[in-house]
Amino acid sequence: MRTSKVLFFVVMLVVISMLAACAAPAAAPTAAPAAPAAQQPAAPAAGAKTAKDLTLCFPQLGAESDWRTANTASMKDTAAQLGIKQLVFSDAQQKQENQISAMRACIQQGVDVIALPPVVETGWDAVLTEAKNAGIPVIIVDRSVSADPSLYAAHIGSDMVVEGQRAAEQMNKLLPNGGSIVELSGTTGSGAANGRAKGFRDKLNPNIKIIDSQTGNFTRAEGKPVMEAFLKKYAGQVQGAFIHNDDMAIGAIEAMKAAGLKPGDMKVVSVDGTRGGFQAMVDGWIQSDVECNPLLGPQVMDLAVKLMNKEAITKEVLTNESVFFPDKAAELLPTRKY
Ligand code: GYE
Repeated sequence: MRTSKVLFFVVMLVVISMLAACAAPAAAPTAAPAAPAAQQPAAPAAGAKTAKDLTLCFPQLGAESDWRTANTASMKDTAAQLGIKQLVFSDAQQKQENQISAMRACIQQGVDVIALPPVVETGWDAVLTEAKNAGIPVIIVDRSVSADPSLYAAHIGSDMVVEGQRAAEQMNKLLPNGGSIVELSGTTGSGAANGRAKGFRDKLNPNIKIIDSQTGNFTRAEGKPVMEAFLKKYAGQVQGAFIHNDDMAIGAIEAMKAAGLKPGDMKVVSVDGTRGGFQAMVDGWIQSDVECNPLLGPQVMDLAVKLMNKEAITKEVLTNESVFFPDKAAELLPTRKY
């Protein structure tokens, strides 16, 4: 009797476990369809808007440099290639008030998205709030703003602090025994000038002293007199210059030539990597050029379309950049796009 009872339980156990095993695969098909569905590419939902529906406002900050010219061209070319509905372009001539009134006109017009390259970092809260209240997302392009990130949708551009750090690392190598240097800074109060100045000071060796710093407003025209004044004031005392962009460097080089300096007498580290900067490296005047990429059109428009469709986006998109040197300058010059 006992043996048969034990046998009965064993048989029951086997039957139960077999039933459970049969049930398991039965459950699988119900779960299965979920997997392929989750892997589907994020195809635009039916009725989603495309670039052809986009009216994009771009209150460009000015035309102060070759970088800026390339940035404007990238936005206009991308808009044309994608066939966007309208690019509302304006040139603020480096004046914040002009950018703000251009933005207000765009809000009034009811554009889909605003892409703002802010000339300076502060003073944007009011107009960003107006755009937000009107339901118009703002992409901050290129330079940064100090406004609360809740007031804008995203930022696409370079890490200016990293650029300054890269410049300092090069200056440290160029002046291994230390020395006195000058700084030609970009537009006062701009995210580009603030970030580059900060990053440079973060990494500069303590035996290198910045004996003077003046703005040249990112232009050739203003870079030249600033260097002229430095050369007069500190004749024979300056071993290097950190110059915040290639246009000011090109202006400064004219002043250096006029003062009788030879290429390399003053070690120059510049920023941007424009064709003009590359030519100055070929000619021996610039020892190192930190890259800053202006070709932001495709990324900005891609993001603008996503914002129009209320898709999830990345808030901070940083540009991938490096440093250029004279040894490869001649070879790379013909390949440069700006
Ligand atoms: O380096 C300079 C331009 O904001 C990154 O502005 C930009 C800077 C660039 O005028 O050439």
